[in-house]
Amino acid sequence: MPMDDGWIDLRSDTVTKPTAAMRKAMYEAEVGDDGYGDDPTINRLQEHSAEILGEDAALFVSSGTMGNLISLYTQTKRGQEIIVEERAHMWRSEAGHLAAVSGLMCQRVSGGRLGIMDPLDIEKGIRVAQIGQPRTGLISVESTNNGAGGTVIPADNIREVAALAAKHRLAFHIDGARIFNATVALSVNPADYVRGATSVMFCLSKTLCCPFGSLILGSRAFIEEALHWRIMFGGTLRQGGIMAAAGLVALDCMIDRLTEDHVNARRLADGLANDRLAIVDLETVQTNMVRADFSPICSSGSELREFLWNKGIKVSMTEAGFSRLVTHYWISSEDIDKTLSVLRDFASDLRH
Ligand code: TLP
Repeated sequence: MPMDDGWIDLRSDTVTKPTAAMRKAMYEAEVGDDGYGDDPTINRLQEHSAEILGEDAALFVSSGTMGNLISLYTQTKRGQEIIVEERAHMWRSEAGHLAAVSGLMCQRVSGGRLGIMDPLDIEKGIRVAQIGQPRTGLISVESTNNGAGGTVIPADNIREVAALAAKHRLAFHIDGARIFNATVALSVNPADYVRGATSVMFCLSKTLCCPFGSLILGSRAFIEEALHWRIMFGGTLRQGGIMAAAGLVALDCMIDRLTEDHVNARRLADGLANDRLAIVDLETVQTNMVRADFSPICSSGSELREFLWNKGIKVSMTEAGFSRLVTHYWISSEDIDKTLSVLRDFASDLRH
């Protein structure tokens, strides 16, 4: 579906605006004071999310960052170390809450080109009993792995990491900002996929098109504790049912269609590679992202970026010509073809 403002916006799936069905549901939402547990729409969203992911309970929070923060704060102690993949969003972005708020250090494990950590490497990194050394408190896996290009962490790998965490009595968090892109790409049941994690976070406000919100999920005891910290972090939602209503529409209507975004990302990646418009590692194009190096057709990333913006195509780009292009509900296959054609024009101007 083309964006209502006419732009082709490939910067992220966070740019997605709510659909007409979401806006209608938001307008009509039944609300109450969530501080008293009285918002029926939030309660329904939490229950339905927990059902889909096979968890005991869920908590609605404002963002992925808040979801990760509360999940980690609830399950770790200050001075502990957590193990993450080397490009983990929590480590690269999120304004350093791991250190600033939870007092955590990160041990980063390479997941290679596809961003999949080998459980043997994780196990080598676990520190529990040596005098004077920090202790590992938690392992986190990000699926899809944003920094690796939206790659999917295989279900077997998740199972192995869960077993490892259980063996060492560690918490196991899944940063599933785009968990449904992973489960749709793998054709697996989301509840089977996350089994063994002690906490899961997923976002409504990215690939699922909602204007707001993420959920954290886990055991009832974990969610009760997380609720306490959500209050402390100023995250009580009051009549947030207006936002939760969009989430319920998303869970019902926006998951299965993610395949379309994956097909569009593949169409874009193949077009870029076949026409030698960019260097793309095609094996990493597994969901709705394409990491493209445009240096073969441009010596200045800002020049190409400006050219695209002037043609109605929003992208982010480094000066060296590197870009992450993200497909989503508001990007059609025609938008992909237009983007490729504009890039071909840019490249042919350059070649003549
Ligand atoms: N990702 C965003 C931001 O970097 C702005 C993006 O455009 O990809 N985990 C993962 C894996 C994420 O990709 C993100 C955001 C978050 C957590 C944080 O979510 P928000 O932005 O809702 O706090």
